[in-house]
Amino acid sequence: MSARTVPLTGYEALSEDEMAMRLEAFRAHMAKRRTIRDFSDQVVPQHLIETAIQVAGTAPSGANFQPWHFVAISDLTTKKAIREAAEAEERAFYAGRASDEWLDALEPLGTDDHKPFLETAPWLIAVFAQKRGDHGKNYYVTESVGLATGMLITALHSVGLGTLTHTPAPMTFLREICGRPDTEKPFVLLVVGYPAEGCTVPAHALEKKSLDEIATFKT
Ligand code: IYR
Repeated sequence: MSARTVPLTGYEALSEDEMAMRLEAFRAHMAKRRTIRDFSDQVVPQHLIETAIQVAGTAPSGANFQPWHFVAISDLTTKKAIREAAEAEERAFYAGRASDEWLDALEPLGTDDHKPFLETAPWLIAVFAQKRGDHGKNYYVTESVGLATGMLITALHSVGLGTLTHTPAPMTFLREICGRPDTEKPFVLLVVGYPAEGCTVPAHALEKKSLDEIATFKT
């Protein structure tokens, strides 16, 4: 296929003041995002999840092959099956599969092998990474799916929905429960919903590295 281009449309130039104002507002909004583990069972309408997934689908990807698939689950029977399988893996993880160093790192989070939120939260979104597509091999799959997932989390946060990026390891059971082909690898299980009344978050989650710590400017 030879290169085929069309004019860039929809580009909106802003003044520097407007850019600074919007970025600061966006920064302040994003700084309020917390990973939560106490979910309310309050229903979230499907159309909101659909639009958020469409946002994720706008992410950049290797050769624009869009190597992702999202399985959105609200059905209680499927959520129960996922909880059961995830908790079985987590029991093995916390009872010895994880190194002491890893368990020490998790200590401040207070996590354990109980995952009631997998049943309580109104939506689970299983994100799958497609190693191959109809055209053959996909490129930069992990990077692409990571970008799409970040945008999904951002979209959900933008409307006040809480998320937990849950990664029971191994996650192969998800492929089976979700009926996905073996060319796909479970990437993350995103738990989505409203925070429960009295929801708490780990205190250290409030500490984000400063700009100096995360960036270097060579000017
Ligand atoms: N998957 C386990 C353990 C876990 C690992 C990391 I790294 C975390 O940031 C949080 C949890 C669990 O979900 O409990």
